[in-house]
Amino acid sequence: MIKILGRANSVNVQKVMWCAAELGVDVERIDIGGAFGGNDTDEFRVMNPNGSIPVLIDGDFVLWESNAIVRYLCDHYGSKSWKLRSVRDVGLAGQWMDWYLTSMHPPMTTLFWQLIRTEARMRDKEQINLAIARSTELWGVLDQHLAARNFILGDEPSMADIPLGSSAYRWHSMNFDRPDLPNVKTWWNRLVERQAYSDNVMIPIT
Ligand SMILES: N[C@@H](CCC(=O)N[C@@H](CS)C(=O)NCC(=O)O)C(=O)O
Repeated sequence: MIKILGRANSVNVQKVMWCAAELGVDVERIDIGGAFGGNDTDEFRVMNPNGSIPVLIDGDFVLWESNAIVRYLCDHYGSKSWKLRSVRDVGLAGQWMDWYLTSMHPPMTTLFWQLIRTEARMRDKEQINLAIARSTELWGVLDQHLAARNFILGDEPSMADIPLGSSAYRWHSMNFDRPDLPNVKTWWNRLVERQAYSDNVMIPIT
């Protein structure tokens, strides 16, 4: 059985677990990282020299980087819209997945650390406001894209929805004044209805 090393409250682990659940792939998740530790041992660093989670173990194959793991799972185990068949869809999925990592993840990480991991009296309002402004701009780009689509690549969910969809739970659940982005909200509500999403992503943000 495939093993995923990583604690359940990591957004990067959630991507992978949500993806595996959508594909119907049986996964054993092992609590590693954060308070559980275990990601700074020699044994772990042989698998991932970065000491970060998630790590996938599929037989004798080891893979780190959550987006790479999502792609591997979909390519290897996916069917229907989860397995991309057109070169253009592969390109577009890569575009949105990379955009999430390089553009959206940084301000969303600032919001998470400031609003969830930092005591109220220690929070940096300027950092928070800058992160809200930047992520609003980016979610706005996705909002326009979703005006004409149910999911990021079209009518059906795909790997392209996984990174942004995982982050969308935090965007809609953390405590701050959110702008109204109706298409992002409608898309997110479609994700919320999916058992695989609610089981693996919609857990307390800690
Ligand atoms: N780009 C990497 C980032 C991995 C990463 O930074 N993971 C965090 C958790 S979200 C981590 O390992 N933190 C240390 C820990 O949990 O102990 C990925 O997407 O997999």
